[in-house]
Parts: sequence; structure tokens; C-alpha cells
Amino acid sequence: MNRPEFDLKAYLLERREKVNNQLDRILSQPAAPPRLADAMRYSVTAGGKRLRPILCIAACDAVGGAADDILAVACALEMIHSYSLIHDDLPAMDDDAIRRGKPTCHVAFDEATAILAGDALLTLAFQTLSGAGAAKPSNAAMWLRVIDVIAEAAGGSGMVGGQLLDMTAEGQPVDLPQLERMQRMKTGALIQASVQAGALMANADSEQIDHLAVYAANVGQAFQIADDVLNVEGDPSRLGKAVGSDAERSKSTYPSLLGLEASKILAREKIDQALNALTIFDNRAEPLRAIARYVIDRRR
Ligand code: GRG
Repeated sequence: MNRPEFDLKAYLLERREKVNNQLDRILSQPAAPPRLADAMRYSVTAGGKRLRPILCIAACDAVGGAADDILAVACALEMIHSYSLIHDDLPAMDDDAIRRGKPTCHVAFDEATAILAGDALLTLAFQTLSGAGAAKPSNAAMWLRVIDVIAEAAGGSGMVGGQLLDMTAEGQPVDLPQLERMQRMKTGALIQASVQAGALMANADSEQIDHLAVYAANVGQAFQIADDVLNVEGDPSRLGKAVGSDAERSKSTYPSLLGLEASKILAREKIDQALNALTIFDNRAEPLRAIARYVIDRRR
């Protein structure tokens, strides 16, 4: 008998709505000055696929965990991601005017407000995690591990470090191993942490954690390759941001190093490896499987 096809669209819609509602609740609470709170809300609620929160929830689902506080972790990941986009768009970095189909934070507000909104979102993410953990003292060790995994991925040895490598490499020739390292840190680390945090919240065992790490590493790389491909041949109106910026800045990307077709083939291979890593899981990993396929078929 054929297995009914997993409905990714419905899964994404439902999880996105839960994440968005919880983000609304969190962002309506901070006693920040109104202009700062507005800028934080503006960027987080501007849209976005919510890939990291959904990966976190899907990893938790795959392990069979009904973790009560998974939404707190999912929202913390999205706030960290949103802060990184606000800072990435600043004049001192990529100097982008459009993000998620809207004027970037520093354009809609001003540069200082955008810097501070990013700072405050990063801090609020960790406050959300520590607050949820403090409410469950019996699970303190698990929460500390989740916080540690996310902090390491977001910081100097992960996303922030990758951003620095990326910026210093601009205009310079970069080879494939250098590109892979840079992107593993800049984009891959938070994607990996999202999956690992979801699994930890569901009390995954070490075999499950190891397989999910292989899944996440491959999905992270495929995601980045797809992003580079979309920067060449994507539709700006669907992406909500400009295309062609990598070539304009002479940035080394998968298409510039390997060509467009070889990049697409490599992304597919990565997704096959991600799916192979999930063979130890039952059908509760269907969302993770469907997300892996979506990562390279997406148009935005
Ligand atoms: C400034 C500390 C700091 C870090 C910036 C993630 C990042 C590091 C920069 C983003 C630049 C970029 C376009 C990277 C390529 C892949 C990527 C992270 C795309 C944006 O993420 P999506 O596609 O965005 O998940 P949405 O808007 O859907 O959330």
C-alpha cells in the first residue's frame, strides 16, 4: 500500500502560525523604548520562512518528543536569525535596502536604531531561553545544554565568525574548502543548532543526535548552495530581496566556483545524504524529510 504523501504545506503553515503567534507575544512584552520595540517587531514580523524554528520543531517531532517549551527555543532561534539579518543589511556590512520584501531596518528606522534592535533581539533570545529554563528547574541541565549549543552556533566560532570571514574574503579569490568553511560557520552553524536543540529538547539519545547532525550539516550546505543559485536566477519579487548582488560584489559562491548546473547537482547530493542520515527514524521524521527536499526546490 502506498504511504499517504506528507503534506508539507499544511505542516509549515501550522508551525509557522504557532511560531508567529508566540513571537508576537514575546515581542509585545519587552519594556523597551517604543522606537526600539517597533524596530524589533518590524524586522521579526516582516515575513521570512521560519526555517530554523520549523527545523527545531521537526527535529523534536522526529524524536517523538512533545516538548512543552519547544516554541520558546524555536522563537529564540528566529530572533537570533532576525538580528543577524538586520546587522548583515547595515551599511557597514552588505548595505542592503530590501529584506523580506520590505525596506531593511536601518532604512525604515535609522542605522543606530537598527544596530540596537539587533542587539536587543539577540539578548531577548537568550532571555527567552533562560526564562523558559528557569521555570523548569528539574530540567536545568538540558536547558544549559540547549543554551550552550545555540550560543556556540551564534557566536565567534559560528555565525558571527563566519560573517567576518565572509566580509574579509570579499573581492579576494576563495577556493571551495574556504567557501565551505565560511558558509558552514555563517549559515550552517545556526541551522545545525536548530536541529540539535530540537532533538535535545525531546531527550534524543546520542545515536539520534549524531544522525541528526549529519542531516543538518547536509541540509545547511544545500540551503546555502540553493541561496547562491537563487542569487543568480531567482525572482526578486518572490525572494523579497535583490538578486545578482553576489556577482556585483565579485563574491565567490558555489555557482561562481562550480558553475550553475554543478552547484544544483551538488545541492541534490547533499539532500540525498541528509535523507540517508534519517533512515534510523520512523515516519515521525517525515517533516524533516520533506523540509530537506523543499530546501533545494524553494523559490524564496
Ligand atoms: C551579521 C552576525 C551577522 C551575521 C550575518 C546569516 C547571515 C550572517 C547573513 C545573511 C546573509 C545571507 C543572505 C546569507 C545566505 C543564507 C541566508 C542566511 C539567507 C537568509 O535566510 P532565510 O532564507 O531568510 O532563511 P528568511 O527571510 O526566510 O528568514
